[in-house]
Amino acid sequence: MKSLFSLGTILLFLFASIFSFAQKAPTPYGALPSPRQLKWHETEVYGLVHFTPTTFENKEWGYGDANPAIFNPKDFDADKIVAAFKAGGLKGLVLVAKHHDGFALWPTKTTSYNISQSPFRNGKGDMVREFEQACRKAGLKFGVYCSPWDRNNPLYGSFDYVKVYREQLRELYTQYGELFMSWHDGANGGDGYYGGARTTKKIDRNTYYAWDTTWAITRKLQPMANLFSDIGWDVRWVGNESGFAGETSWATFTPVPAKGESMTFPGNLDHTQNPFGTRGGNNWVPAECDVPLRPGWFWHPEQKGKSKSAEQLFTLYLKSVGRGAALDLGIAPDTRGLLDEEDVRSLEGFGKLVAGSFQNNLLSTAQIKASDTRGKDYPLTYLTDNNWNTYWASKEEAHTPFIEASWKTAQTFDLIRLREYIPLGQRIESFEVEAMIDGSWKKIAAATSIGACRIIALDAPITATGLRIRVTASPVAVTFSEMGIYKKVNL
Ligand code: FUL
Ligand code: CA
Repeated sequence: MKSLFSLGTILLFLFASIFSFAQKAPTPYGALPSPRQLKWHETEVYGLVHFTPTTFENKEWGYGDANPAIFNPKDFDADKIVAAFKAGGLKGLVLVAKHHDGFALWPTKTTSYNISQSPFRNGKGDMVREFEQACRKAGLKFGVYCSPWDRNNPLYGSFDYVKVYREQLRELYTQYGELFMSWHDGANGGDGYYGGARTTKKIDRNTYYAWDTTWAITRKLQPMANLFSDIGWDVRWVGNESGFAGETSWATFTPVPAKGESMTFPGNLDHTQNPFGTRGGNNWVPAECDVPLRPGWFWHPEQKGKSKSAEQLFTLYLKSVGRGAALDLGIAPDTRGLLDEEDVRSLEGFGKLVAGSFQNNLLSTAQIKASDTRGKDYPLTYLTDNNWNTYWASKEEAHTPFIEASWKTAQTFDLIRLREYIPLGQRIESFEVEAMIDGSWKKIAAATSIGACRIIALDAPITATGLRIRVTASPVAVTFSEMGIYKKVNL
């Protein structure tokens, strides 16, 4: 009997499989995000809480000599603070567990200058725990900021202090569950109380903290914690404290040493590239835009009425999250241990603006077509399924494809949001947006980097029967995990 699997049948079968089986996924391009960074990208907006004896001294930088007795927030309620975060749409909270003044908000074994010396909860309190628990209950991620500079500790400047600092991190990393961030600021003003010495201590920022050894502890004990610092690592400082990234902001980054320095890590860096990142950079290190809601990072009575409005926050959102970065809002409790009412109002309004504006994706009622769909495993329906893990991709040779939406009746919109499928890298170099207005295509916007998110905010709403996103440059085939067209709401 003739074999069922003759050479001819096998060849036929092979051909058939090539054409009917799954299209191969695009090859990853350039530096790629780690699983912990992918989770961080989903967070988008979170808050940074400053609350220590420095609040009660009405200062921005405590000298390290405040009497712990002044730390007595009688109405402190972590649940209420976290509820305001939630209303603002913030998805995480980073608590300054120790600021430059050296006062630890948890009963640490590493220094007596901690919350147990204060009247808070009769010396039995643990504010890190209270914030952490409130976050877990409300479904927010939790992270910590433990200042390396410590103006209270007499050991500061010696290697013994570095050991203390590492031990503080170890306590924070092992007692409060999974952390999404470990935030490390770069400040060192020199002078401080230092156990009564009241002197100036200079350290060599390149070598003193031995960050590679210190951050190995983070990796071991909190593998999902994103390391933030001015020199980057998982997340880079955006280079300003005003809350916005460069109009072009690549998630990839190659640090540049400061003038006269040779090292990029650890090292003194030239921060001028931080807002923009580096196209084709060596590492995936997206930007975080940190900015206080009020003028200061700490609460000050004289700053009443200076809280950023919901609309101002929305503008910052467009210039941070809308440029592939994150927005980290400084939120500071007052001496009662609660948020100022105007802060609560701003956050609530901001939450409504973001949730309301991005609620109704006009693409979901559009007819959508594309110039170069890769195959049936990368369908256009993946653009609007609200799932970052599914994506549309272009054919291998198509580096400048377009996607076109059309509606039977004209639609009015002013926001366009695009997301690349970043597990395969930041691929697109530039794109244009065209709209069908009064029967002809008109170019309405052009931009560069996309990455995890790019929001184009038009100066004024337009009314159109079609919209086209045209990639104008990419070295490789492109991907989009989500696409949306919206109309901003007003409060
Ligand atoms: C800076 C600090 O010096 C400020 O006090 C504040 O904590 C800010 C978020 O980081 O480096
Ligand atoms: Ca999707």
